Amino acid sequence: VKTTRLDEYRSPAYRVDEVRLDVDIHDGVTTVSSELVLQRHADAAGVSSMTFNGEGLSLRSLALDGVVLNEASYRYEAGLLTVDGLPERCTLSSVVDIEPEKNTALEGLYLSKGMYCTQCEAEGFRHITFFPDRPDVLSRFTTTVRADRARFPLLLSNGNPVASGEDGERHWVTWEDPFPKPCYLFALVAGDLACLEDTFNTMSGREVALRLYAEHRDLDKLDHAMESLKQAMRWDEQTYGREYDLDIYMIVAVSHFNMGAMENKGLNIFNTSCVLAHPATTTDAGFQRVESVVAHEYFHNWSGNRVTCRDWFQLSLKEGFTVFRDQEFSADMNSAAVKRVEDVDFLVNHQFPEDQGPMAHPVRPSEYQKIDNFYTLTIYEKGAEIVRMQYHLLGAEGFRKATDLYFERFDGQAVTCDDFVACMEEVSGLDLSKFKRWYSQAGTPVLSVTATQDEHGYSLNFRQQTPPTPGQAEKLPVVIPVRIALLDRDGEPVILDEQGRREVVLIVDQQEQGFVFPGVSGVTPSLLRGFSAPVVLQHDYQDGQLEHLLAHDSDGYCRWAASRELYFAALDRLVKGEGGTANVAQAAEQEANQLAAVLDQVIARAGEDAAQAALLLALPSEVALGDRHVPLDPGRVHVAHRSLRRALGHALQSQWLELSESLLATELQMDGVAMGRRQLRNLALEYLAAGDHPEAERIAVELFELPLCMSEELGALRTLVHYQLPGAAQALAQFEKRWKDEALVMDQWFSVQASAGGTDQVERVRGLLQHPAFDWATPNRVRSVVGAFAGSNPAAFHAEDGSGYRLFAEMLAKVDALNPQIAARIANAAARLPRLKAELQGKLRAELESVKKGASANLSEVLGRVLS
Ligand code: DPP
Ligand code: ZN
Repeated sequence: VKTTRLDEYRSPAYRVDEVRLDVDIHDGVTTVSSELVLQRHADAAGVSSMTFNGEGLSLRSLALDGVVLNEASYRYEAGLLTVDGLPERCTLSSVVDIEPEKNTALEGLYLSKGMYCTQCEAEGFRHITFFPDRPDVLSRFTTTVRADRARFPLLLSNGNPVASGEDGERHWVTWEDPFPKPCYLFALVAGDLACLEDTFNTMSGREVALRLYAEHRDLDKLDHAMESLKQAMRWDEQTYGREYDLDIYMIVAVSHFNMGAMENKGLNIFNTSCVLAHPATTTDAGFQRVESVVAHEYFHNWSGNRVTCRDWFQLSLKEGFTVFRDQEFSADMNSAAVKRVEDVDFLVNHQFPEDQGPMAHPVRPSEYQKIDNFYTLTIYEKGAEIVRMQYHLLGAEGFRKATDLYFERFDGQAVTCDDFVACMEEVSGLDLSKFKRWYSQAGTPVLSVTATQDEHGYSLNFRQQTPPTPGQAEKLPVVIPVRIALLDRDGEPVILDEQGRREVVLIVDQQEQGFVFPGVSGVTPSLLRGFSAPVVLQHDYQDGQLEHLLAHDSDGYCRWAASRELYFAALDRLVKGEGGTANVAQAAEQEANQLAAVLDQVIARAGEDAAQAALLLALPSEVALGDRHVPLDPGRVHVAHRSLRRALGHALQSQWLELSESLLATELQMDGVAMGRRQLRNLALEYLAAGDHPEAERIAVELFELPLCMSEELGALRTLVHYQLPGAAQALAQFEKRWKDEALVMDQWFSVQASAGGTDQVERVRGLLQHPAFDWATPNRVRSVVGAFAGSNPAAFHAEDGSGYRLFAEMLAKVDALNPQIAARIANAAARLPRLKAELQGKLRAELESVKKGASANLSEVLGRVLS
């Protein structure tokens, strides 16, 4: 397998100024004719050969400036077409046949439920035709699509339609995209779809047609995406001064899709799960996801499309920045405090473990085998945190000036993360050279803080350390902005400096550093406010300080972090405790009684913000708890987690019952307040069930029978199934009957069962694979079973007898044979291998080694790193 390295970057010898494509779709075989107008780069004088990527193409003919090339003047082998004897400017024409019907990897052109569609990022275009498939080759595309008129009335590509015609039973449409773009942004759709249409008037007064396409039966599920799109367009004008640039903006919903969605120029292609939404079929979390993904892909039109990446090592240039943009958009549309906690929760529970295991890599990696494997939480979420830190270092106004400069200077170009940071430096005068270590160093920095009090005042002393990661043994200190306040006994922030500020940002950029606050005493430190840097913060709080923060801190993140510290302290003691299950139960009761008083206060204030209360009251996940213990004994962690949940359910049972009843809604509302209330109510119901409350089943069944929306229905189902209440089997059967024709809802049905904890669940998951609706070729369905099992069911996955690993390995091999990208993604669940206790490690290792033998390049890279 070939390794690609950042320091081996070379610009291509030829530009491709224009691409004219003709895609002729027939059952079984699609013929792609292409004309590439090539122009030698000024600095490549003397070079006359050029390579083009091409995977699995049946070459029918190749011509240079209209003259058919004989086999002596080109070579096509190992995915590369090399053509010699090229003049400075010329047109290379090719005709190839491809077989989209057989494309189960879902890269390039493929068929999904009777519709032809494409996915070209990162390297899918080479499966369609010969091309220098790299993001620094920007071309103007003209695309003609031909297909049967009755079966494929809709023929779409990027840009604007400029011509169309009929040809017997067939028809064709030609699309022209005036903006030069890399081929990863190419898209094409041929199908029979319903359309929701609207318009948007841009800031300069142009009218843009907005068209959202889905299967006819899903036409009623497009309103929320349309609303979100219009909000996103307005927000980007107001917040970044960015206006949309084509006359049409299209989104097509597709059932078979490897990612969430794709920002192809003017023609986004979306996983149905990220665009369809209806209260009856979509949870509240689903609604929020649609809003953020629609916005994310729209924002890429500037951060990604107009200004793109020089090479794939710079992926975070567009993804980190665009995630930051979509996070801020969602914060503005909803509750900013809640959104921030949700984002941090996701980062620390998913990206931190990635950064602490064998898959750790820098936000700007220096090498890769398969770029598909680098669409990671590190590139996306940590990348967004790095942009966020720059936002805070420059301030809102400075940051806006810097992004204006970035968009203006690099419009139409393919650039690097360094170019982005250079704009930040130029407008602010800051020297960010040391800051840039965030891009090149992998691993999560650990920041330890000690507080001391003496006659000079109150001091905070910091020490930072980034642990070694694969390929990077030694780390340098990074620049860590630590936003702090110091709370007095009433929970009020005290004055910290001569300017009278009560909140300041301390820049920690040395390995050890101290800060003194003269005249301050008797305070509780509120650290890393707003999660001002993506670090693990360690501080030994004194007795009562965490409770004080939880009760009084005005910073939503710090309150939440305090609640995590309290839960983890209790859970850690239970995991480490001696004795059998009975003793754990007893110990858990004591812990719950300790926690009850402070949680009771949170419950009492739940009326202020139900969503925030739900975040504070939810226990950290079993997986997150496991990540704190090496060697990891997942069985022990499972018992500890379950015991505390049960004990809290019991200790606060009257409060949970009261919440379950008082939060009951009588009519459906889809605003943030209503969603927060549903979230808290579902949580209360779970605690009630966890504590074996006799009313839990009745409440869950009632909710399940007459739900106002999918969040209620699924919340009830999850409680019934996960707590094995007597009504569970019947509810599952009923749910299946109700929703058998709604694929996205059935995904939830599968996933609820695949994530139902317990060591006896392996066989049950195996049973799900036999269900007639299970389908190995549909990524969403695979994720709902295999992904949920491996990622959210640690007790079953790590079953002592190794049966979970056996099942996992069988599933991986099956998925890999059809879709290597999805297999590799799911294989990441095995990255905790080095942390496991020895017996389990041996079992998992053996299973993974046997899968690795026949694995695809994608899967092989991941398994290789996990096993190394
Ligand atoms: N479609 C993926 C995203 O938007 C990759 N660009 O993140
Ligand atoms: Zn993106």
